[in-house]
Amino acid sequence: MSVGNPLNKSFSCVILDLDGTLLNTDGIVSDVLKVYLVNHGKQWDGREAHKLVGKTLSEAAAVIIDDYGLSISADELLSEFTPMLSDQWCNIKALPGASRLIKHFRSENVQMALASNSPRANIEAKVSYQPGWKESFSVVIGGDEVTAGKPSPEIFLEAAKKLNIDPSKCLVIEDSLTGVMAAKAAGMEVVAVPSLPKQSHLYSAADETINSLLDLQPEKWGLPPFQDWIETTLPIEPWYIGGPVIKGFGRGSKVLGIPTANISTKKYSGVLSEHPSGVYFGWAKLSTRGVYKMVMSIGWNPYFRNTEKAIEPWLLHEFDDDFYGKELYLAIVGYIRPEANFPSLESLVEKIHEDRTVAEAALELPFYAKYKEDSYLRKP
Ligand code: ADP
Ligand code: RBF
Ligand code: MG
Repeated sequence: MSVGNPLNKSFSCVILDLDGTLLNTDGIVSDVLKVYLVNHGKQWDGREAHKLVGKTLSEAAAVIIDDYGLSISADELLSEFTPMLSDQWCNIKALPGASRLIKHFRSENVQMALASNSPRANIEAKVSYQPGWKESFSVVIGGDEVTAGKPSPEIFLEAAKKLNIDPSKCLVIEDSLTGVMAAKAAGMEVVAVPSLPKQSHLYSAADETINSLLDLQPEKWGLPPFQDWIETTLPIEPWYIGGPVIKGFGRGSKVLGIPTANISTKKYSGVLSEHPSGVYFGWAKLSTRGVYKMVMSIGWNPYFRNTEKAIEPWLLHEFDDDFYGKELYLAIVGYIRPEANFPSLESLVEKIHEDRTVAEAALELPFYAKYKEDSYLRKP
């Protein structure tokens, strides 16, 4: 995955935002909000989720009161809601690639700071549930330790000062637009990892926008590269999905010449939201027929602008007939790349064939081959 460092950048530290960048805090916020609204005789419809990202708690409270016509003040809402939320901090999950990134920079002695709009005590509480995180940050700055939070640059400037590193040498990683603005105003470079899908076009102020932390290439910034890529594949903690093969968009074979055995996303909305969209590979077991190599995309197929996240596995085997309705079990063991858009159908097809070659070769390596015997694929 090495792209080198064409612009000869030499960053010496990384400043990270916490909520939405390293932690999936939004998941907990919506779970708690659902309960809170039911207690107040309302029903959460999830449509507000995007309005809350990057807001302070009191700004978010104002949005909720307005949207649901609650007859209470923002302070009242917060005094009930905040304790419900802090009870759930132990259940916040690290975002994909967050622990890997922290472990990597720590072992390479790259200094890291946490810079968040949340009060410092809350940051420390949330971080305490993530093994190995606390001791990895040399500096932590909370919203209550500066006069103005993001989008003001103050939090980032304070972090740089405490790290004793010039702001121009600090690389920021942020999910929110507010945070990107703050980092730019601090004179820093910033990699955006938008926490909402299909929002990357809004992030033009960022120096780079990536789909998930799995796609960060530290060497572009003169920082030590990740060592865990195996050629152009990234091993992941295997995950498993399965179900009957359903009708897809009717274009795999017809338009692309690449059949994809779609399975229903209904049972898997949780699993799917936990994993970044992108191109993955692994092993596929098809009812009584056997276990086959498989390469798949998960996501919105930017070229076709799908509105729903789809699971599209291409079994790397020639079948004489189709197998709609048959049970398909997938063990997903490696990651190749984020989904992309393409200038033409031919270039999309060419890229998918390249993915196929990558997956076929990788699955021969003992490291990935061993999962062919996975107990999940022994189902009848
Ligand atoms: P749809 O849009 O309904 O998913 P596709 O054109 O993508 O249709 O074709 C997928 C179907 O083709 C699968 O559901 C399966 O029944 C059949 N099929 C045949 N060979 C393969 C293969 N190698 N990989 C995936 N599906 C295949
Ligand atoms: N669609 C995209 O729009 N962008 C992609 O980067 C992309 N990558 C894919 C990679 C693989 C291995 C496969 C099997 C499909 C990919 N597709 C991608 C999805 C393709 O658009 C989809 O299978 C067809 O639209 C059929 O519904
Ligand atoms: Mg299909």
